[in-house]
Amino acid sequence: PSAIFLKDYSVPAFLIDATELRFELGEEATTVHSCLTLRRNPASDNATAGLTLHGAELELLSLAIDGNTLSESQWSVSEETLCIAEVPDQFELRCSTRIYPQKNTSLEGLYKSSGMFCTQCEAEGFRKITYYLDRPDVMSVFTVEILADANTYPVLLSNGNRTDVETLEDGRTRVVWHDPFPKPAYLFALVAGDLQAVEDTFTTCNGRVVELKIYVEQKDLDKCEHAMLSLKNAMRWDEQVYGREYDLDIFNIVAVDDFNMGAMENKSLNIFNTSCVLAKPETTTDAGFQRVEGVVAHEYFHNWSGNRVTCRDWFQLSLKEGFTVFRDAEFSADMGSPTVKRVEDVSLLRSTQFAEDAGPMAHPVRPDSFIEISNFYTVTIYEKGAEVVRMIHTLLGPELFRKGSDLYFERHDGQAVTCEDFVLAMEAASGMDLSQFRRWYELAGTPELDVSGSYDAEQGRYTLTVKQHCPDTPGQTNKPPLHIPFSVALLGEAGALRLNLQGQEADSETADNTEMVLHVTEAQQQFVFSELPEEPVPSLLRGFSAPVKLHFPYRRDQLIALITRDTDGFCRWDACQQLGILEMTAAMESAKAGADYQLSADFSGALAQLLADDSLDKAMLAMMLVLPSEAYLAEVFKPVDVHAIHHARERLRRQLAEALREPLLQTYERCQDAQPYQANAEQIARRSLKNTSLAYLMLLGEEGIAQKAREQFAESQNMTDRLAALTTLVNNEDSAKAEALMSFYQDWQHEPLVINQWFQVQAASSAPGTLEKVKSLMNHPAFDIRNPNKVRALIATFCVQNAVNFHREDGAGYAFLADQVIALNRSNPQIASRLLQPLSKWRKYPEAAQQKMQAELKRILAEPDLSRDVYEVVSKSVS
Ligand code: B3K
Ligand code: ZN
Repeated sequence: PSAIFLKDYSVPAFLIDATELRFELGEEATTVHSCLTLRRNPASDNATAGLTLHGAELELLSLAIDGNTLSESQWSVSEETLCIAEVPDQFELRCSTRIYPQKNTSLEGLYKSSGMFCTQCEAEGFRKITYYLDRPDVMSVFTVEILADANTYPVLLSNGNRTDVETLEDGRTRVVWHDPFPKPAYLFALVAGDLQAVEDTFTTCNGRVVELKIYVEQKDLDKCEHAMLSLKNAMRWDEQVYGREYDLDIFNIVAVDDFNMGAMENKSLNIFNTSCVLAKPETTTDAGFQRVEGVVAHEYFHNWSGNRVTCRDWFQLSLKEGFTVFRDAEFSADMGSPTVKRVEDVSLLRSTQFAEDAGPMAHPVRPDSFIEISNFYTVTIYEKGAEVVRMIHTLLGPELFRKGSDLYFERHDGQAVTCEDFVLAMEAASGMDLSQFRRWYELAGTPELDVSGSYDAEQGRYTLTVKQHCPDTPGQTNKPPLHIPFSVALLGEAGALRLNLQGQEADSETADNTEMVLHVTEAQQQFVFSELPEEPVPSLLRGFSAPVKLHFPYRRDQLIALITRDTDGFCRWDACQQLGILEMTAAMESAKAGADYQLSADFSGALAQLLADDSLDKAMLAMMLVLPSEAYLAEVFKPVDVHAIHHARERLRRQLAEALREPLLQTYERCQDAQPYQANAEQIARRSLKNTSLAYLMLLGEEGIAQKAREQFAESQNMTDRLAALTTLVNNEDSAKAEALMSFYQDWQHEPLVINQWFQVQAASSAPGTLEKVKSLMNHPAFDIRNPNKVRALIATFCVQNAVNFHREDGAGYAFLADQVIALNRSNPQIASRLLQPLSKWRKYPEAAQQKMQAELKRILAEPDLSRDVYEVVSKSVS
């Protein structure tokens, strides 16, 4: 397999004005008849080119141009293309192919899941349905005819409006769907199955009534309310915040069990992984509810950022994904707690995206090349891409950003465009020069900011010195400085101080002038603040204003000042994390020297002060109580000794529980819910703090507390509390563990999504022997390696969230992962390649681990018939 490059982009030689498809869905095979109205692209400089269509795993039945059947000498097929050497300038191409959806385990193209037909075409799945110009800059008006057995498949759906339906004499139904909006093939969708719908309506800002339907299996009808509410909230929010109205009379969502990703934004027919649409209090945790809200909104927002304006080529993927993630994050912030949402997103970015950016698969937000595009649906494209859009929002301010997005949609409606077009619209609307800022799209790697501060008491001046550098990444060295929006405040004893920045204009000042965004643009820069009567504590990178690693030599008392009185929620939380890192560093050094470390009293004291503060948002408090995650710590310490990190962290947790026993107990009791369950911010915060407290208290090994956990497990009526109790029983090897796991299984065996959580709890346990447990669970009747949710719940959880067991010193964890990758390489390459990622990060670990990890990578690389997906990750990882 070889790479393709952005620099090689050229416009398509042909355009497809209309696409008519006819599907005859069968139990053995499906026949697809297509009729494409083609013409030469006037923008192409090749006026005599033959026609080359994409196609994979297709049986070609017939081919005709303008009614004349082509003979075999007139065309040629390869593994991935169909070429017709001689074609007119304008013509109608008819093509019939046979495909086997029932045998399609890759979950790409047309496949069957739990008795229903469904599609997943992004990025390049449409070519597994029929021969086509399967590239996003070819946009066409689709008309889709579906024929299927009326009893087995009473519901037949595609994009747009249903224009015809009839029952045929042979017992089949025939329906026709027409989508008036031209779209690339990746947004095509088809569904056929025995489904029921929950229905509602939404009246747009211009008074149009849109019919909303969520299609699920009968047994899941009681789990659609939250998704429907989220959809309506998202539709309203996009009108209010972005001025975007929905554009068709129908919006459908379909839930399927077997899905590689979370969901897919096909025009007016979103297809969802059941895990991202179904929710009810008895089966779904608070985090699950929030995920449904976020993903429903994300897919809905794509209707404008992705569908009405789409990507010219797949190197521009972040154009739609980064922007849409930014939009859904702002929506979730508005629906719940903005600070909590920000902290969650930053945590993910710092643990996962920073790791990607430092590893062999590091790539820019707009990549220059790829072997398999499916490998580039990454945290860099999505999350770092969203940070890049957020920085533009920070630099422009909300009003100019809105002017910019309006201009972007107005200029490019109906077009397939580039990240550059987005930046140009933002510049044109705001008058701001983003030329240096564009490097964020081009450079991989996480920039590091080394900041120091000095106070001159005589002059009343405080000077911040900021240095930036971006580490080398594969193919990129000696990077020029980036344009970094660096949001700062200076805290005095009585609150944030007025900022007088010398010599430099600063914008985005808050009304009282206590916060400003500094433009860091040079490798080294100084910012001097004057008229400061006291030495301030700097509050830096407020709200995480840029996706960088910040280094500032904070003293402990300064961190505690930030923890207890910063006005920026993110910085308060982050100061807690930084103090936690200092504790971890000291604890690990002690352990190395064979000594005992005792948690510092100032740290537990600060947390005790927070616990006593009733005015603090409970969700914030819960997050501040949690020590830096093992995943984040693996980004901080080099090399990563996962065992030392785990043991030091567990010791500190136990010591924290001892130091805070009384306030934690009080908090646990204070947070008991009297009201019936609701997934609102207030209740979610309460449960989060309650269960964080319980997790700590359980470390004390007190029978009285274990009893509370067992009661919570047995008596709670919602999955959040029940699962939190089960998790802590499992993690602490409680005497009730085995029985709890058994009864949980018995209660929920009919609910696959709940059983996934059951797999997950067991796979994440740090107890020795978990690898053997995971292996035996793979033989459990509820496990199915063909279902991506199950693979994620059991195998990925073990490899990603269970560092001590995955990195077992005998290498058995690595060998296990390699075995699963080899097995999945054939059946589902996308999942295989995703699963493989933990092995690719081998360079971070100590020598002995490195060798074992590399050996497994080499074993995979030696496999015959490696998919492009797996080949790309393995070959870029080994060296
Ligand atoms: N656009 C889809 C991603 C599909 C990826 C398939 N390999 C989901 C989303 O980001 O909304
Ligand atoms: Zn998306």
